[in-house]
Amino acid sequence: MPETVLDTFEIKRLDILDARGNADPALMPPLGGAEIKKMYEYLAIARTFDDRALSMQREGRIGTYASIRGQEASQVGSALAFDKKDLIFPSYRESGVFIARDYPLHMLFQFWSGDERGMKVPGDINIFPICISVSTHLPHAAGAAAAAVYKKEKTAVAAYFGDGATSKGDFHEGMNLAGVFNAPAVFICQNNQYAISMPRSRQTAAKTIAQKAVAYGFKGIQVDGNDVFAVYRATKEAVENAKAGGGPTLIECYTYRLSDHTTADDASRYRSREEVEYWLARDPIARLRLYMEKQGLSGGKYEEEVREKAESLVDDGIKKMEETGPAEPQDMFTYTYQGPTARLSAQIRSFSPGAV
Ligand SMILES: Cc1ncc(C[n+]2csc(CCOP(=O)(O)OP(=O)(O)O)c2C)c(N)n1
Repeated sequence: MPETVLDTFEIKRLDILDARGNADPALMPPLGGAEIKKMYEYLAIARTFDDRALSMQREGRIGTYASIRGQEASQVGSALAFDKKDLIFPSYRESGVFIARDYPLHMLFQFWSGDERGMKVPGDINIFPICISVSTHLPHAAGAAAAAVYKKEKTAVAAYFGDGATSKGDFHEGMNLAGVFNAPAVFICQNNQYAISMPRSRQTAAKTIAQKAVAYGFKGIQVDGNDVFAVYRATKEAVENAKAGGGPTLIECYTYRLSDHTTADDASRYRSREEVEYWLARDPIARLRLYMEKQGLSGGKYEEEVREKAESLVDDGIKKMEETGPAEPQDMFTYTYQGPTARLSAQIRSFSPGAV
């Protein structure tokens, strides 16, 4: 008779940098001044990109856009912890991840203006196209991670998703598959407290999202998602553990979406001003700025230079996107699969006979 096996579990939370810009030296990841500055510069580009994308949508120059305001540290901090050859599977709210991977900004703007050429990912950037359908990319990420084991490659694979995505079957399938195959997957859940208007409390009865990892046999950790150092450190450890054969990790970045769900939403209909103000006081970029001031890493013209550089990069991206010219309607079918499936071919023929 097999013995009964029981286990005990604990979910940890990692906080390093507080809202006043003080970092716990015992927990600080080993980052030099130049690396911290680089982090800050990516955060600044991400915020500028986001601001401009929102204005561009209001001006009718791009389509519906999903803002990342408030979630920049969760995105930039985690993305910088991966090596260039690691694979990333993003959802639609990951502009900061794309930016930290040096994705061409004009292509991001193209995507958000409905031009699928923007997701023709350059060969040297290991990121998959944006996945709009909630959590369907999680099994893909788990599969890619299992494939890395099979091919004996030292590659970690990231999947990014929201708290709402954890209610889908795909989340279970991806997590379960990754656990069973001991795959080098890092599941990064940005718990921004809402899935459109659905609060996190209606998403799961569990106290944390991180604890869901326990059921799949691997580590789960909650981090302050507005603390770029905590996010970076937890992700770096997960990546190293994955590559050393230690299997997957689920990281819950506890954060907040400061903007509407998308430009098609009005968040003031389902959340209070006090709640938003609580989170505004915990802004991820402002706290890194305070830290850098205290450490003597900024000062002089640094702030101004960072802002000017971010604005000029984003403006160049917009200019290049607008100069590219409109896409062909059938482009929307072109960049998803290696070649069109039979069903897609039939759809394309229905509006453009003889096209496929
Ligand atoms: C399969 C699927 N069902 C429904 C939707 C519509 N939808 C878009 S975003 C969203 C909420 C997702 O919330 P969450 O996973 O928490 O991510 P967030 O948008 O907060 O980043 C829903 C239901 C979708 N895109 N895909």
